[in-house]
Amino acid sequence: MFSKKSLGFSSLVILFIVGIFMVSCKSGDSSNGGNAANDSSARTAAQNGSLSASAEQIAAERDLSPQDVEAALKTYIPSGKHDEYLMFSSGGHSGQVFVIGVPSMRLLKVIAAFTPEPWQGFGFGSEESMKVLKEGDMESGKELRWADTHHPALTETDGEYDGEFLFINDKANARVAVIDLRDFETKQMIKTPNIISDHGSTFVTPNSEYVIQASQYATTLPFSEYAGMDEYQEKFRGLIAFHKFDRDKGRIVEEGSFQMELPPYWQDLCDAGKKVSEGWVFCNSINTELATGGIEQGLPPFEAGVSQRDMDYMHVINLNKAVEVAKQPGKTQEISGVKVIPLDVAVSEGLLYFIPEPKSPHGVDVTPGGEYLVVSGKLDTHATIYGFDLIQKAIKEENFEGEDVYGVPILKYNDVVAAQLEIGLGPLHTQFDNEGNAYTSVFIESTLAKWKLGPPYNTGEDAWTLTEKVPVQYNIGHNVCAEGDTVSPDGKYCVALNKWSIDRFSPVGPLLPQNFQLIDVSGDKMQVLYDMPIGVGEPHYVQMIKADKLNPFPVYPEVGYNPGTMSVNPNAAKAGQEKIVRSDGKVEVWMSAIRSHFNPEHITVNEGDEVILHITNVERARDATHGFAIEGYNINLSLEPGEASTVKFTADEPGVFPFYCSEFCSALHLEMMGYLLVEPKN
Ligand code: K7E
Ligand code: CUA
Repeated sequence: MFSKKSLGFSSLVILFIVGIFMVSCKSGDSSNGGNAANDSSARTAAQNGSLSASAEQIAAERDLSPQDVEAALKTYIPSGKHDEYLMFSSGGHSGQVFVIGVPSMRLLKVIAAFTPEPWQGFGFGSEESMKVLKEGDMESGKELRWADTHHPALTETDGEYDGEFLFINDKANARVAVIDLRDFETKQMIKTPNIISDHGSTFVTPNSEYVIQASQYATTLPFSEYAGMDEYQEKFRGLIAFHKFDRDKGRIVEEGSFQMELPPYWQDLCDAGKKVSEGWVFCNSINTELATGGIEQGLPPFEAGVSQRDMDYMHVINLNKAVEVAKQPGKTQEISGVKVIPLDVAVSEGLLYFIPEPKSPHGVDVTPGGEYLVVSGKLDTHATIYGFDLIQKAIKEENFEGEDVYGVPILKYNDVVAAQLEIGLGPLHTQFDNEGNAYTSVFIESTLAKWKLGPPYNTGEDAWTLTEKVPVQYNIGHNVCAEGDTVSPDGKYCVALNKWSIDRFSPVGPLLPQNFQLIDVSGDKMQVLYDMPIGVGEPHYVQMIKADKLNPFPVYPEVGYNPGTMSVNPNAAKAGQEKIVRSDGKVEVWMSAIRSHFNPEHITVNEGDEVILHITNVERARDATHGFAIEGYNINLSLEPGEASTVKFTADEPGVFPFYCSEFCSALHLEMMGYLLVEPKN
């Protein structure tokens, strides 16, 4: 037997390799899409002893430490096997959502959420996608074609991710996108009326009845009304929107949706209560100072004005009661066609309370059982932990320290704080595991801090203790742990979502990628396993879901499927019934696509004609996607197997325009083309 001390590098490598094989033999291959041929050849190599020797040589040549080798073995996924978890990451400025496998940290997909994306044919002509993009435009029709996505939210059932839908917000324009995880496509975009900025969004209630969206930078209400900065206290307001989600329809619906007026503090992040705190919603805020900036006039800049006070306010909202109040006649005001509970009604009905929270709070995270709210201050060194039972008691006893300038009752800080824990410089966001631990990102320090929650998770001396910190590179914003914000977190993995990468990757000019760092939290010590550059925008929040909870379509269930309605389009082109129908100034085409041709291949129209193409990919084979691009017309569709799509355009460019399949689908893919012939007017 090896003693721990004498365990050399080579034996460590061998042990890991042997260990990995034992694990893969034991666990079987069913969940991983196994590859028996690979396994047996690898086992043979291991038995021969050749692999360990060469592995050791490779490690030596590449200057890898035993820790490096260990990390590599923990993240490597052989070809054909699948990751255990998937992360849904906000895409930041890209306006999209990234899907990333864990532990491999491989990028699997960029889901087009708010921004036109040509590969998926999102926003390049298909009626289904153009309709969704238009929904997200300003009411005037002004097009919004970028977004700053921050917080994805998977739908939940009883507080567990169910893998059905995903929501994501756009901080830049106060929008919400709804993504259906049957085909990973965006089905709906909401330009939320009345607000133009958000941040505390998106968060869902434990059964996804509501999608929560709080405004960030206060504006007039609605924002389209003009007021000067000197009218801030009087005319500016914050707002929280509760979007009702209809799971059967897969859409946010008007019926049941409502908003609540809030003071013009900058509501920051929210979280929905769960288990014991289900039915309540908690939102941080900053700028309870009501600072209005104006550095150019010699006034204190926002930076200073917003950070003057020692305390800001956590908003405690009784959502269940608010739902009832919103139904009562006379209790709401209609603004921009939406029911809004006015601030005075929110106060008089007992829907809104404040709790002082220290020093520019950022994250608010509800523990798995819903007993505590963990708040961290950007300018504080502590995590402040509030007890939901203490909050309830204080509300019941009307034990207030006073009210703010808008009349909202403020609970006494000391009455509702359950614990405070020194974490480090600049703590932000907290996630949880299955062993009563919390993981808080510490921005200024660039660490991930692990600490023990109090009762019922840990008792006695263990409760509320900081146990470990691991350095990360650098400036960690959010962190995510496996199912770490649900009622039953998994532990195992956390990922540090670092804002800066500085020296971690090959230099690529002055704009650097962010750095996602995978951390193994299953052992006694946290271990950083892998650095993944994100060079497509700055992600904020991420959720990590067990991969087997997702059940997407391998191909669309039937030929002629319209992803916009998630049903067969009766007007879809059918194989054998392709046709071109002409009427005055209009040419309508029913076209099929199959390896390796379109039918029809010649479309002759007159300049100025309205052209409508209904194209169906009649394939049933997995991965047999065809593109449809018309050169010079800014049109590109992605037609996945079974998908039917429609594109409408005016033939305003005369001449000869090849159209072609823009996915390399087959050996004769280059031949999969046709001609659009546009005869000039004269
Ligand atoms: Cu970047 Cu949640 Cu918008 Cu913190 S947020 S980091
Ligand atoms: Cu179809 Cu290429």
